[in-house]
Amino acid sequence: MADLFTKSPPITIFKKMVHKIGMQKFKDVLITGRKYALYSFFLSREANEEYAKSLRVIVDRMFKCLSLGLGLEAHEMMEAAGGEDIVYLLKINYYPPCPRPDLALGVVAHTDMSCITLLVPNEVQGLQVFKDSHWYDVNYIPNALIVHIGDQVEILSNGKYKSVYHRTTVNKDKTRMSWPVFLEPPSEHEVGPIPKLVNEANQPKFKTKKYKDYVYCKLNKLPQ
Ligand SMILES: O=C(O)CCC(=O)C(=O)O
Repeated sequence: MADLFTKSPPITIFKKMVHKIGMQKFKDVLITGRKYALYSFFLSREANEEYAKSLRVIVDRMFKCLSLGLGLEAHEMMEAAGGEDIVYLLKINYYPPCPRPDLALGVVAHTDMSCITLLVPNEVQGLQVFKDSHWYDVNYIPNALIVHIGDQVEILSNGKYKSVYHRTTVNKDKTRMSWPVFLEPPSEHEVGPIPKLVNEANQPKFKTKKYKDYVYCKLNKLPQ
């Protein structure tokens, strides 16, 4: 299973894209001081499409693994998440140096609303995940993708897979950047526990609802 992910070259392609476009151009268009939510309109359509094409190979394999891990047919998890209509949403995070990193966070603790998130960071440490009452640093590994399980996979699996609670810290001297791609169901698509995973002994732990309604409740801190 391990070599499943090593043959695809999305990071190489992404680095080439950044090289081609130029790091300075990234910096010029980024709003210095904003730490959250800058979408990638300034990447060329061509580069975006090339990156998405490479990611798609990994995404297909990931969904297959997640399906098989639950005893489902290989195609079932992806189909339940929206199939070919799954949305690839690229966001760019820019965390400038912060004089008091002890008093600030880059991104507050949260789980992603997506099904899966595939993230490429630069080499500056910052991402942390919460497990067993502790925050753990996610070490930077060159050419590795970071994969988050998001809320929708937790729902589809009826809680068998847990969405990862994470946050980012900031650095006193260095700028950190990250490029997450959120894989989301189409907004009108209904997401709930996959029926095969639910029975008398395993009652549904989540409501079935349109993804857009899930997002509305989460963003407005309403009960789901
Ligand atoms: O910058 C990171 O490593 C994580 C960013 C993140 O959690 C987010 O954009 O939702």
